[in-house]
Amino acid sequence: MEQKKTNNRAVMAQAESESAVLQPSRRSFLRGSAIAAGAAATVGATGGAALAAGNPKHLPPNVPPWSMELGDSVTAEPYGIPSQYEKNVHRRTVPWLTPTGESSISFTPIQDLHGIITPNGLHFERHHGGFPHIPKEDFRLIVHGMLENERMYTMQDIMRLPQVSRIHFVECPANSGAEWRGAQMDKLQFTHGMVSCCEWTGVLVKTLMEELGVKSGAKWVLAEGADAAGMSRSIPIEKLGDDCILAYAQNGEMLRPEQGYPLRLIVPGFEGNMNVKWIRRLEFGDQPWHHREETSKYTDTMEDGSSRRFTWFMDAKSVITSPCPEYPMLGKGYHQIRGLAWSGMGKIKGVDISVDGGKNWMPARLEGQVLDKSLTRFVFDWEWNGQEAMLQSRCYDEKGNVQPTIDQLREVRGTWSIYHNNSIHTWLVQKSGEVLNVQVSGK
Ligand SMILES: Nc1nc2c(c(=O)[nH]1)N[C@H]1C(S)=C(S)[C@@H](COP(=O)(O)O)O[C@H]1N2
Ligand SMILES: [Mo]
Repeated sequence: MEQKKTNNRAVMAQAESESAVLQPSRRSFLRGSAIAAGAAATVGATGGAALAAGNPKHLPPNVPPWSMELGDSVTAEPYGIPSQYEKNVHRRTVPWLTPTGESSISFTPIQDLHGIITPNGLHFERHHGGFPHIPKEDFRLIVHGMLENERMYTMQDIMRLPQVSRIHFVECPANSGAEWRGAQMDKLQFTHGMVSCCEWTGVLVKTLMEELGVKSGAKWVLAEGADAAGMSRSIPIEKLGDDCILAYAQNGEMLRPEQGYPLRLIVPGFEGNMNVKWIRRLEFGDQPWHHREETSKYTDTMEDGSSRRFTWFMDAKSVITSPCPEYPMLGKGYHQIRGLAWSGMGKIKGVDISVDGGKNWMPARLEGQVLDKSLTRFVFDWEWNGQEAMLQSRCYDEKGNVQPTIDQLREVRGTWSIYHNNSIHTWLVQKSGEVLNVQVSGK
């Protein structure tokens, strides 16, 4: 077995940043690492020694000022914001992914999150043509094609219909895409930050289908966005009529503009790209449309040059979120290993942990709610002996899908892929406690 760390960074740019330069220059790479290093310094200052030391004036037996003075009345902000001491918890972009200066991908700081819900201001973003600001009253959804009745809906029409709320993850298939050919990203936020999980509220598409009557022979539905990209995908009708949601709310409030306000499609467990934001049209037909996002993009080139197409399901995947490069080990002794697991095929059934790079495995415990096509939290009690360790998590779902090693994945899919990398991830814990992104490969 050999640890690999390469610096071949071209892959994900090709996949997710169509408008951008495909081969990042040496310079933009350096700029990227400088920014990443800056972020690490901030994390260290608030998360490590400085935090334990505190301000002597504020510590017992002294009485800190906040115990002696009347505090603020209600918050000055009518819409509350996080503590000023948590400013470091925010989405980040990778400059070399979109070197034009206009970022089109921002990553969720999953290293800073707890439980399974992604707060609305931290949901990752992916925009193919920027994001529009659409007044609710000017919004229309057209539903047409192979239906008994065609109809144009206002937001009021949509919100009058029976409501459902479901917790589901959304993951861009390019998440971890840069890791296909070797360990490349130096932070958890960038190796796995294109997945988020919210409670989505809206109306099941099934409800509209029942209202309008689907003609026999209809097999596919085109979902199209109202953004400048007019992003569109063909979706099999069985999936759309099953658990897909036209969602107007996330985590209890109306969608954020960057998440598709006022209405988006949620296609539970299917690749992020199909969760069309700012949705303006659903067309029912008898065959797929073969649009750009399902031909030239969101397909995987196999070793023999052929294309794997309509790769909808997000496979069983997991990652350790503590420790991680952003939050290194604080010394020998007890450490609770924590992480997230998810599968687009159902519920997570279990997660195993290895501390020796995949030689031995021990079961982790699932903590909190275990839901269908949702992020699931796992924990594992660990006594660290202060020696080098290689931490891995491997999940399996209720349908029997097991997260593969990167070697197993490459064996089936070759090395040209960018999308759908659900391989087991490795963190190398050094004696210093520092955590590095490495790849364990027998090849
Ligand atoms: N209309 C429209 N829908 C879209 C996109 C887009 O650019 N336009 N991006 C897609 C992609 S590639 C992904 S991964 C998800 C990301 O959703 P998020 O930005 O809410 O995280 O939205 C999808 N839906
Ligand atoms: Mo995406």
